[in-house]
Amino acid sequence: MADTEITIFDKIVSKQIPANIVYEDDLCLAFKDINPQAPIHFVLIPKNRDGLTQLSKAEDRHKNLLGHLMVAVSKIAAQEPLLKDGFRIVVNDGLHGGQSVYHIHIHIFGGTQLTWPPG
Ligand code: DGP
Repeated sequence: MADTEITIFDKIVSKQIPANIVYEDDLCLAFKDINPQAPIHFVLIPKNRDGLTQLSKAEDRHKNLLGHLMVAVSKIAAQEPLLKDGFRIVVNDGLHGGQSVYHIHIHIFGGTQLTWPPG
């Protein structure tokens, strides 16, 4: 897809589509996944993906944004009691990664003992 195409996540950022938001700052937003795969399943997105439809498009200029997202994961985990014993993050990339929304995002799973390896 074109990296400027409006995604469902852009519509969540612009509040055209409602979402159960659990964290927000100037650069990113996290909300409950519509189809949760664990007791806690959040999706963390940059508000402006800056061409980052998927992780494999990352360039040097994205380092600050990607670092910001990782620190946001830590803040989100700290505010959610069900994540106190740990959690998992997943970034699906492309067809084989099972990516369905081409607006980079980090899945945050927890609230139960997760198994390994994932499918
Ligand atoms: P992925 O397969 O990695 O591209 O994950 C996209 C996730 O986004 C998927 O787990 C379902 C979630 N999702 C898609 N559309 C919506 C929506 O409109 N609202 C919410 N809350 N989640 C959505």
